[in-house]
Amino acid sequence: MKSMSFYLKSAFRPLSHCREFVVMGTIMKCFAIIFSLCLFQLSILQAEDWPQFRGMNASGVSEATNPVPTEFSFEDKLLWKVELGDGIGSAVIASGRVFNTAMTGESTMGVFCHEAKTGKELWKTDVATGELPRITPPNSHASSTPATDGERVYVYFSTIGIVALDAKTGAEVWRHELPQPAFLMDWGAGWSPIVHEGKVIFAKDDDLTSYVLALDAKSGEELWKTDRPDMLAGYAIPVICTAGGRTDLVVAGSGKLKGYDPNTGKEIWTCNTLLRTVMTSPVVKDDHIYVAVQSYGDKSRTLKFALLQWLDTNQDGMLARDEMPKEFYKRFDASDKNKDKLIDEVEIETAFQHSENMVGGGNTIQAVRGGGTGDVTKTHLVWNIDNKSPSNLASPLVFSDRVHVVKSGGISSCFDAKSGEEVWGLSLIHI
Ligand SMILES: [Ca+2]
Ligand SMILES: [Ca+2]
Repeated sequence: MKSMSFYLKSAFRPLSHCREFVVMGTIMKCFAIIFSLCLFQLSILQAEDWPQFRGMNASGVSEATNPVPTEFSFEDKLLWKVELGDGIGSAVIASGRVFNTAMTGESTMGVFCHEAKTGKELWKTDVATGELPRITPPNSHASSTPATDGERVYVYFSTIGIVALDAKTGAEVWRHELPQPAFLMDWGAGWSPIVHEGKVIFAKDDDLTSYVLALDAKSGEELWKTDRPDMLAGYAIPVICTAGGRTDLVVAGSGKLKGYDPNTGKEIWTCNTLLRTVMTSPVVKDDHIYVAVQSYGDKSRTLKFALLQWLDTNQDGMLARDEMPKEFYKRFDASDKNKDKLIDEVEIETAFQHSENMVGGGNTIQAVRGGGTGDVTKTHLVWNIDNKSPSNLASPLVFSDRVHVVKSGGISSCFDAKSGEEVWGLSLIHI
């Protein structure tokens, strides 16, 4: 289980699972402060790079061929440690250099480069963030994991957009400004860019203006941008899937797993089998895409109560227009079906959703075959497991034809990747 440490560190899911997130966040902040390589033996430092969130193609699996550690200890396995600051992004590695982000001041994000072997700081660049938006603890403003192609390091920050730094010097090469995200419940940003064939690709689903875009990695110039108007806030990282001789960019979001042409941004297919709020990332193995999601909107975790808890200032059980952030007035009006200037307990069940993408919550673990065209819901869903999975799922791990899922606290399940059959049910990982 060589990749499990990455898997656990990368299981970032903001807010709705506060208690679990505190546990995971504690682990991750610990790793952000005491940098993550500290637990690894020297052998991994010569292995393949770890260039983005959850490593190569967000798989959570190391491609290292050298032996990697299977025992972890802060007492006798610690190689080096450095203090960074508040942050929950993961480290990335390229050419023996380790890149991290952390808040280094009230309105300053630091991007760090350390030598992987020694922990020596090679450079540190502070980026001014300006005034910061409200976010829900324990999310951090430094929530994004950088991506790198070895030449540059690409970092997203919610008040700026995407900034590219020279990997050798830390000098800013370009920045591509983006509007700040909007959230109904102040969840805060948690998206990370990827690099694919000379493009920096970034998917951002918030509650107002969701999109996926591609920038030229050298110049920061926008190559394409595709709106995702039927999405609500979600945190999946884009993944690449090659199937049937075609390579697609796959993005998970509200109710839908979608495939795009990575060269043009054109939507190629949609599989309408997901849930309302997607906080995890898909994983690709061969030509299959695996997704594990738990979402608000089921019977025990209705969105109604979450919205009311967050927004119903006068506690009358309904949402009034002036209880909304202003940017949501238009969505509010669309949700107020009887035009009485209130969203009542019936209207709230579907409030703020896109009229053509009303989708509920629950639990699902599923496999979707890539390579399709158009609506593949009935043709490419290979297997789908409802309501049998551990709650508060992290992103899955697919290894040796098995799909592993885990929730914080170490409750794990394992399924056969081809059939979806359970290999083992809810079990506690002893770590
Ligand atoms: Ca109210
Ligand atoms: Ca109404």
